[in-house]
Amino acid sequence: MKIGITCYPTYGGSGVVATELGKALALKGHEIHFISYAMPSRLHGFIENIFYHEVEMFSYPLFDFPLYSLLLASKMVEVTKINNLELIHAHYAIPHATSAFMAREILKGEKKNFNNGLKVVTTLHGTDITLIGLEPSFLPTMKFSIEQSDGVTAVSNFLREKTITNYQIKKEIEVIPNFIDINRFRRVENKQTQCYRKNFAPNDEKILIHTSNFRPLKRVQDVIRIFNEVNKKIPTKLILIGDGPERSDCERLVRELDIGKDVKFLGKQDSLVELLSVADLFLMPSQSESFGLSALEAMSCGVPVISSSIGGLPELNVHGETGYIAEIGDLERMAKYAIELLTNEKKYNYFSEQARHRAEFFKEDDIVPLYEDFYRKILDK
Ligand code: GMT
Repeated sequence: MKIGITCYPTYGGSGVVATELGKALALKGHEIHFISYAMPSRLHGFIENIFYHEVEMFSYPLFDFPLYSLLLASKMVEVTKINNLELIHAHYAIPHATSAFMAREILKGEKKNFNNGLKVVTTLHGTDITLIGLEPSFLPTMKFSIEQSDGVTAVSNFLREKTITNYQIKKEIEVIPNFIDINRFRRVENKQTQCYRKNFAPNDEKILIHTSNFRPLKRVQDVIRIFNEVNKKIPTKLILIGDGPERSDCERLVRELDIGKDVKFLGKQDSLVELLSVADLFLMPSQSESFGLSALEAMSCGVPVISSSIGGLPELNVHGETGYIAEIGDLERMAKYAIELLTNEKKYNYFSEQARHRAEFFKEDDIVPLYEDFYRKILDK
């Protein structure tokens, strides 16, 4: 198949899923064209069957605001015509599904009807739906773009239900969960991990870890407060990976609590597997999480997860097996669970094995074919 993929290229779950999907499809012989305003962060170097098309921004004195949606639609039309694309897979409804809809309609008017018409598949990742809570004026456009897509997928049952019930979307939505390359994301022991361990936990302290984009909904300050409680009982260190709007407040909180010597802010990092491999527990106290890809990455490396019970997290993190879940903001309980796991080796080893085992349910080799089947179904319509 010849597929166009549009996603947000920055660090973030939806872009990671889109990029890893494109790479896996390319390996299977499909021709993949990424269309975005920047190279997706996990797409490095030359990969056979993968092409990247940059949407060039255009400024003109009359246009006070960037016209990305229109430029993206035009780029989608151009790439479809030149490469004979059959389908555009838009990750995120706003504005990607809207631009893809526009591209499809523009192409309908062309003399040469491309492959029986370009099809549009939209994957909802959650934050596109959450956005409507923040900015309700997007609602009509979001609803229209989803309903006009030829096929729609959501990354969890929770998100599917929420989309249908909260926004009265009249469209079949298929659930295709996030996935993980379990061969790459596995616990490793090498010079790099030895060096990390020595640096982060010189006295063999336990290591808690959190990775996110530090947006308010990630509640990174809760991560720090949970850590602070655990650290009072057992010697522990906290590694925070990622960057974003809450980082400065988090650094301030660490200073206020006077735990600077035990907390490391590493910013954005590439060697995630090695970092997760030295961790003992992953903390995800989010306020909203449609799936929780970073928790899946940790679990695949055998790291049990303490998370909130929100959104799609209970579909991933099995309470009492792969980790624990608690109400949003119940920091006392989350700290108690962490202490329980870190002080009971037998239990910890069981949870670590179960975390890895659960991650295997979401292995790339099983989930990517679900997308391929979905594309075929849409193309045969
Ligand atoms: O979590 C983020 O802030 C990034 C966000 C995104 O839109 O890129 O991630 C969303 O999509 C991921 C991939 O499907 C999911 O695993 C995340 O749970 C989801 N984030 C939220 O729902 C907050």
